[in-house]
Amino acid sequence: MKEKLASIKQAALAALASPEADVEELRIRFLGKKGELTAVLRGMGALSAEERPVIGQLANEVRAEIEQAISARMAEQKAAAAEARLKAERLDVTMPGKASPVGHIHPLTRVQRELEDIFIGMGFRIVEGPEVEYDYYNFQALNIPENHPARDTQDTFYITDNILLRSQTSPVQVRAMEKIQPPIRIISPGRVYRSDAVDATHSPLFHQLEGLVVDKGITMGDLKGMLETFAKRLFGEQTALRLRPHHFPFTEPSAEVDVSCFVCGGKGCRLCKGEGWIEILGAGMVHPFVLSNCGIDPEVYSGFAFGLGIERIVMTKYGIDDMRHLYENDVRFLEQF
Ligand code: 2U9
Repeated sequence: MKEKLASIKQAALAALASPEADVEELRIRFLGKKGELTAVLRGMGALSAEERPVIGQLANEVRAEIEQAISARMAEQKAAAAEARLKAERLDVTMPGKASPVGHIHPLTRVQRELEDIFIGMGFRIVEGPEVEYDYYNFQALNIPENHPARDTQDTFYITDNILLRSQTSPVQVRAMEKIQPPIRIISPGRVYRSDAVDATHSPLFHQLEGLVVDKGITMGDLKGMLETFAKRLFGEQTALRLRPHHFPFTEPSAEVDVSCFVCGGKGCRLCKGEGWIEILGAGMVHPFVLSNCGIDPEVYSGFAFGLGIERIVMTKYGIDDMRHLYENDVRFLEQF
């Protein structure tokens, strides 16, 4: 029996020393109820009265030694597992962080703000108004009565017979003139609507910025001088201005306004389609009917007004050939600005 105990001890210690030792399995195998050591103890009944205490003591010593080896091995394995986990979870706080993508201002908003800054620098104030308007403010007050042909080119979306989505930001200025007496120096940027099919240069929703100056003695010369300053600030000092006669119902006289091409300087290139000039806005002297419709005496006061499409400015400035890019929100396009 002594030999049996010695061999159990040796086998247990050897098995526990193995790097892959499954400690719990070995505990059951050697010390469990059906284990090898228990089997030996069960056989002690057959021993003589002298042998029994000797073997008993030896068996206890073997059990104690195996138990100690088991707890030592368990502690070792626990420490190794903790070490491995620490290694796997180690954080290098000096590593550069993961950058979150940050958006930026849409090119339409950026240009609108740039335009606003230029006009604020020239003493204009920004005014805003409703996008849902009365027919009166959008058309009639602006010298566009029912059945006027301008109702076709500015066809819009009707909510009722006399309530519509504004087709221009001019109603904002009509409302301003009703409220305040001259001197008036305002711009009105914002969304406008037209019943147009979508293509490379049309959209049922686009953005305008209009301006209005009313005071005593305002002339076409003031308009041209102000627009020249504006064009130079937007496109550069070398920019020249050209006014071509035109017709708008709300201004008289009226003009379409071109700037010299900022790419070729006027020689003719792809951007200006060989013209040397690029049309950027319309303008004119406020029609006397419009002034009196708004409660301002045209015998005392005169004024000029202008209007531009913000999309057109963005497209010209950045060489964009299709307006739809501005609305589709494809980040591959938007990231370029
Ligand atoms: C009032 C009186 C007159 C605003 C004006 C234009 C000329 C013009 C177009 C530019 C491109 C519209 O977006 S567009 O298609 N606008 O050419 N707008 S004068 O005249 C006004 C405004 C308000 C009370």
